[in-house]
Amino acid sequence: MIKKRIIGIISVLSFVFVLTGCGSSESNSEAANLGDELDYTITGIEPGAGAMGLAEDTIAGYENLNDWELFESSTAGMLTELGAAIDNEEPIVIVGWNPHWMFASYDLKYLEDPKGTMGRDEGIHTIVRTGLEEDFPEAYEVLDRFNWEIEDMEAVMNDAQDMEFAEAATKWIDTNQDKVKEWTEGVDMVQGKEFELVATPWDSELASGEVIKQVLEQQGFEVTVTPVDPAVLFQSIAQGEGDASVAPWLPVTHGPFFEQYKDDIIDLGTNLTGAKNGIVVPSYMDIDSIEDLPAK
Ligand code: PBE
Repeated sequence: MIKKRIIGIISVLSFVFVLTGCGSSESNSEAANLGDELDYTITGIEPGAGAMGLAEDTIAGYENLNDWELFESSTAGMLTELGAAIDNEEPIVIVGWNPHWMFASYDLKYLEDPKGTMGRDEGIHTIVRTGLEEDFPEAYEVLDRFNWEIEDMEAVMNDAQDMEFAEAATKWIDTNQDKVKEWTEGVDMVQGKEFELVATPWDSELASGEVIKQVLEQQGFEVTVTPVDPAVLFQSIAQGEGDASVAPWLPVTHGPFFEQYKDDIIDLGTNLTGAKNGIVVPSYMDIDSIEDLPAK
């Protein structure tokens, strides 16, 4: 009887051991599976994006990611991959940011970034070429006053999903005359002076670029807005080819370009606060931190 009980206890114990053993090897293999499913790859965007530099710093800065790859693509390509993964409830790790409609369209989360390699809260700045204040004081004044909220930018970006950015910007300007007045009240009109705005090719900056273009046009300027890579943007303002930009993300995202050209650029400060970059995953993924991504 006693013998039987001891054997019983032993078999219960060994059953428990088998279970726990199973448990841990299962979570190891789950992690390996997740890594395999992700191909140990972060799905990135345009190689010239500031956020891609931060993603490279992240791969280098987190030991678990040292053997991971950063896939260079385009924002449209990344969004296609994201949509496809979500349709199939598959895991995916992307370079993401706010403001962008991806967070409104999909249930996503930023992975915690204890090392801060993806930056923290970013400001979007207005920069101008040296000499602009003397040459175009009216434009300088409007640009110096220009500032708006994330919600404003998002309104233009959302409308631009169904119409041209120009039309979305006109709509925003028409419905936000109070804000536009704050930027333009008392500023002298000009006639036909040509003005070169430089932007970047992302929706957020196509939105702000088009709004400020139309506001300056209302003041009498003839404005062109040219979207380029961040590196080219800073270079063109520093060399005086472009007059101004409302597109730079600082201090981190475009920090290296700013550092390179800061002596030849005038920074008029933030026109929007609360922008952010990060490593982003669908909310159904069972991880919370960059440190939870499995090492290869
Ligand atoms: N972004 C959006 C850009 C700036 C705006 C975060 C993708 C970048 O340079 O990374």
